[in-house]
Amino acid sequence: MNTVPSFATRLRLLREHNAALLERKNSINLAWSNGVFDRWTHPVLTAAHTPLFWRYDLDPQTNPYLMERMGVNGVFNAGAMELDGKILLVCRVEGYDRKSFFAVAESETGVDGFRFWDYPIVMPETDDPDVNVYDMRVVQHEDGWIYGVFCTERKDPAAPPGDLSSAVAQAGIARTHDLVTWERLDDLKTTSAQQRNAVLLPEFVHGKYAFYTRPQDSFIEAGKGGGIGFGLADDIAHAEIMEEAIVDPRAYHTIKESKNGAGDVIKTPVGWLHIAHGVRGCAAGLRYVLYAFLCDLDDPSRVVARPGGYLMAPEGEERVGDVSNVLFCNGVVARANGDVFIYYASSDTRMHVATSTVDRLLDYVFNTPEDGMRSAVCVAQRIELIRKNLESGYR
Ligand code: M1P
Repeated sequence: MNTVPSFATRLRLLREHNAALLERKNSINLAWSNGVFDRWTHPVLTAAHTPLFWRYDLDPQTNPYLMERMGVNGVFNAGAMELDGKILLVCRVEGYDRKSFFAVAESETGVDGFRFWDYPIVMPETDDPDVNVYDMRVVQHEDGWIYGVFCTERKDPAAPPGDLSSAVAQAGIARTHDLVTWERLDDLKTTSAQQRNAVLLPEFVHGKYAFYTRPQDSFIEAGKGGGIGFGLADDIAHAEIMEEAIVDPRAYHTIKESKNGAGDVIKTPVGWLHIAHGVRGCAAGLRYVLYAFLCDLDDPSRVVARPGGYLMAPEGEERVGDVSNVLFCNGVVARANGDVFIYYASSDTRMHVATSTVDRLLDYVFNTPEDGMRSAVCVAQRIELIRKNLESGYR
């Protein structure tokens, strides 16, 4: 008995499912709103949102079983920008072969209706070809170019025979005017062994290109790389940072004990607002959460507000995926009206959005107590809140 649906039936079902997903409206999940930001109910992009023609050979002559020839494992860690009124996400798309590439999806609303452009980005390679590229931050720079700064990963040439895991991460840099045609520039040079999570500010600082960095000793471990750094480069085509100052250090018994990294940075009237990630180890492995802090507008290496604890941690289905217990953000859009869209990935699998406003996020960074670093200080902070409420008659 043949129970397998025909090519035509399967294709119709696949198209219906894909279309329903693309047309699904999103809504704020009120159960999750905490006043700081609103989480939206559905992921904005998943592997299933990628076009069928990226995954299937749709010709019945060459693919009579309608097999998924080249599957997509995940869509995550997207850079974000607003261009001509639309929100564009430059996604990390990972194939079943573990290789990532970049692809642009656009939406009118920023919370639903994201559609991938027909072709992924063709990113030129340097003389030393990348093995894997991912986690692009996109920024419209005042020099007139749109820059993409991303992680380029290559096998460690010093790895002993039989070690097939050691890798070297550096910050790749490319520029474009339309997100279609890209010019690859030299990888960022710094004094540290490896780099990941580099973010280019949209404006010159002292006439130079200004980067947040994340120095690291090895591919996974930040090691002596003490946290999120900052440095200036004279030339973007051959960017080199001679001095890298740590602006947001890692610290014992905090959400960023193991490592941290800049995510994206938006300009506000009173400072550069960071949405970053912090990582700590626990029995379940590494736990990635998002946190916020604010840097001085004139001196972006100076932190002026440092709320304690996390801004967002994995919730519900966000907790589970290819690399579970991870939230990661490398794309934030601030619209002219003050609306902020925080694009974040969960568990290296899918993309979500949370919305807020510049005013709400500034209120959050200025009025959330800093991490007290000791239980006694943290309980004193909480007792102060309780006392204020009760003495005012609020309970
Ligand atoms: O798997 C979680 C994340 O791990 C790395 O993050 P970090 O740079 O902080 O070490 C990156 O590979 C990132 O892409 C990934 O989401």
